[in-house]
Amino acid sequence: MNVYQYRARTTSNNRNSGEFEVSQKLFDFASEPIGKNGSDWSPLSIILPPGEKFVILIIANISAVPLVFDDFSVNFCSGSQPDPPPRTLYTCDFEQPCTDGIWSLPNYPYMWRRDQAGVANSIDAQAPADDYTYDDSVGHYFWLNNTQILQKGAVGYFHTQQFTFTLEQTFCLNFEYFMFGHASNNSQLRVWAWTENDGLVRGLWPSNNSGSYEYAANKWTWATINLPVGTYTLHFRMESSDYLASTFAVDQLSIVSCLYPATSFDSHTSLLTFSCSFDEGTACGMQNGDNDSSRPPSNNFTVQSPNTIPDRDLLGPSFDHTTNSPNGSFLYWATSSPYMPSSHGRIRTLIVQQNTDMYVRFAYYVKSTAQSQLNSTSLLVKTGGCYEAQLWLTVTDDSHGWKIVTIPVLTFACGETFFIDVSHQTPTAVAVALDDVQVVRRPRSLLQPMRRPRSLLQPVRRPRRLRLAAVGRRRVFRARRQSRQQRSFQ
Ligand SMILES: [Ca+2]
Ligand SMILES: [Ca+2]
Repeated sequence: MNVYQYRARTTSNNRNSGEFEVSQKLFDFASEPIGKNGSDWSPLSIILPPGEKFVILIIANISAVPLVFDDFSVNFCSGSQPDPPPRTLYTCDFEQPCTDGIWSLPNYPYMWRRDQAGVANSIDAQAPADDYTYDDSVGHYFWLNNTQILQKGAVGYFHTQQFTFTLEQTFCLNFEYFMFGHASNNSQLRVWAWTENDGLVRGLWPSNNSGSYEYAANKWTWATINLPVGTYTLHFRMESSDYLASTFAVDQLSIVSCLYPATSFDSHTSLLTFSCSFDEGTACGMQNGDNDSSRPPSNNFTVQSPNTIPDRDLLGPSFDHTTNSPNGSFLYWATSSPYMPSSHGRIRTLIVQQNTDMYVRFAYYVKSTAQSQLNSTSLLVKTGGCYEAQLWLTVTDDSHGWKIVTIPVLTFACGETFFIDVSHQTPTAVAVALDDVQVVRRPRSLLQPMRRPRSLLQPVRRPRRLRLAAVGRRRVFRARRQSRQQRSFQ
């Protein structure tokens, strides 16, 4: 017989392969035999690890003799006290607005909202009828209502205030979540850490290594995250991967000290949006080529200003796009003598957590000594990461000054790298400049909400049996609450 401690769900799983991650074996019958003579009861005490939430799992192998349990209990050990008492850094059960610490990010297609469970359930019949805190319909939770606006690849964020976690004490983020909707696993809930000083986000939950994480559906279940050392805000992001609705409610969020060892972030970083004018003299993290390209660029992009480029009078540009003056910088790519019959370059952004309502926007400038009818210079925008696609292409040898292009991204919510490729196919001089590169959200006024199919718009009325059960439950909770209040006054 073995006894295991199972931690909250942190890996891709299903019931057959283990709903919980094994954290620790607490007792091994083989190494500590008990009651082997089969003639008497053997007391067994196991000291449980403090400070975390877990499931106790007892696995008994089939044996020739019966194994009988009695008097199972979990209690404080004789003479011991919880040590040290957990320190609560932040808590929100959503019974109060928690407006001092939690906000839904504006300008995204989806917005999180705080509602009584009964109210949320009347808006979306599949939303939990009871909150987690009080297990009743008058309790509150935070949920994302996308019943009227459904977009594949759309997202909604809420974020917390900023916290600082040090090596001295480890803290864990605990929260309860409830996934519901017409089709499970068409939406994902993720938790990110966002640091203000560099604008980078880092994934906290589910684990970067878990691949396609499988969420528990249609029930309240919990998540525990060992928070790495650093100063950051917590961003909760709900994303739709299809047109079928499924979404999340969150309740009982807390940041409490825990006994895990201190950890630091891994190297996976990304951005929520990207924007660079190059006027600070840097490329804002944009890099030439690929990470592991077998065909490196023949010429690299560099940050230049009108005053530093070699052929300003012949090719230009003579003005920066951002400032519309000779002061300012942009990305610059050019061929140089001796001219090759074919030249190419590639510049890429950092990974951006794109979603449906975003676009790529930049200013470009092309000027070549090639005959304009040859159309020997092409500019191409493509993506690489969670999906690969060509988003935009233009072919020209003279753009006649700066031009602005705005390109919608495809309908995915995921981390993506954006490449801008240049190719020049004649042995001539050419200058290509890029400025004000952005991967940002579209203004709300340009969003076109997609209405749900008619069949999904019909309000779903709960069966009479469930309505009566809910009424009965409300009466029971009301009676219990009144009883508690009366006792507290005695
Ligand atoms: Ca609650
Ligand atoms: Ca500029």
